[in-house]
Amino acid sequence: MLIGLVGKPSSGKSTFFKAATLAEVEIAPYPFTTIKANHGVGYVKVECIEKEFGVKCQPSHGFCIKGNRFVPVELMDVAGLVPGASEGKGLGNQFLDDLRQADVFIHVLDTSGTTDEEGKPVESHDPSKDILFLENELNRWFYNIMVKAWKSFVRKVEQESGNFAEAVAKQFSGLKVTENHVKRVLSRLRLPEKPINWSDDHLFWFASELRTESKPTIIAANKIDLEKANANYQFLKMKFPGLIIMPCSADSELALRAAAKFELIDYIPGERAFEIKGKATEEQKAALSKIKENVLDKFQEGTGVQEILNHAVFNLLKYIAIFPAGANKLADSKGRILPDCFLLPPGSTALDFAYFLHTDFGNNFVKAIDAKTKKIIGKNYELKHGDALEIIT
Ligand SMILES: Nc1nc2c(ncn2[C@@H]2O[C@H](COP(=O)(O)OP(=O)(O)OP(=O)(O)O)[C@@H](O)[C@H]2O)c(=O)[nH]1
Ligand SMILES: [Mg+2]
Repeated sequence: MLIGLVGKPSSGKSTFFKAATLAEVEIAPYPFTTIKANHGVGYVKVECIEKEFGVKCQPSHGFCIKGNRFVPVELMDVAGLVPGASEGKGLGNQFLDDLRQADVFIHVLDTSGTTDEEGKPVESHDPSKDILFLENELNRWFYNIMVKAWKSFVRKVEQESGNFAEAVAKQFSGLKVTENHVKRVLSRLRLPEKPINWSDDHLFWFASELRTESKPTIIAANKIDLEKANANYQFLKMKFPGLIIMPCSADSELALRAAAKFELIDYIPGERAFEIKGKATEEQKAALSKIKENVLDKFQEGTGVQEILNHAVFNLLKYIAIFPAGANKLADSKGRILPDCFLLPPGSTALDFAYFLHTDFGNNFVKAIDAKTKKIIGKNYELKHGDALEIIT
């Protein structure tokens, strides 16, 4: 699963990326600081099942703080998008191609209104314009890719009288479009029955909806710590009731995670409180209490970074977290307790999980055992978030 960070220049994409991954990336108050895409590992927060078993887990990937398991997810931070990007403006559209393999987008928006559409500093800018132009550029990017192959593609489908949804998913698999995405879009839109009869407008409509469907988006209303940001955020929620918009201060999250790394504070990402330790200087303490006052005390989402990552994975993509666990033994061959937690797509079955672990487990699947209840589970059992399973081959 890949989460793509998108947005105009200087909106705070790299700051969000750095806060989530603590990778060393460039951050600066001028447009196009990022040119080449940054790849890194962030984490979603899951309630660890260690409590249910009365043990302390030892994650081999990610980490666990006080029963909060942080499970790795892949993140990508790309160059800023400006109006006209899909036609080659700004850094052009080639970097858009980095985003083809994303499953979900986080649109990092500068809610403070202190940068214009190209990311240059200004007194006052309406962030709702950025939502509109970004959606439009992303839709145009999809359309441009699809239109190139469209005529010959629909002719071929017509001749072979094949399954249209399946054919679209195959033809545009590079965009991570699935048959289900296509089916859902077709049932929503009233398009002429035969794709060969679609007009250019029909195709644009279809491409746009397919983009929305295959790359669902959450808007991170970033820089919420700045003066006009909260008023703008409230306005955006009213103006776009159908969009998911969450307040965010990537800069505050970065400061908190960095402070935690240097042991100045105890902080669990996503929480609204932290504890200052002895080491922090007076200056550091003042900066930290400003974050508490301006952000944590004001918004129930905390700095928003963790909430937004979790929302993208568990609410938009509806993924579930599954723990491999022996029915009688929670440790792996190296003695590590509950070392793994994996994220699986919705609707995954016990057999899917077996294949996910190893092809041999899938091929030789006999049964699974629920490590919590010790009950036997068949291959078609649909997994639930937080399940702990042993696969018997
Ligand atoms: N006050 C405040 N400033 C922020 C926040 N997030 C980012 N910034 C600042 O915004 C500026 C741009 O941040 P970047 O993370 O480099 O922005 P970007 O979107 O990656 O920009 P490009 O790579 O140029 O597209 C920097 O000066 C950051 O410190 C935030 O939450 N609050
Ligand atoms: Mg950047």
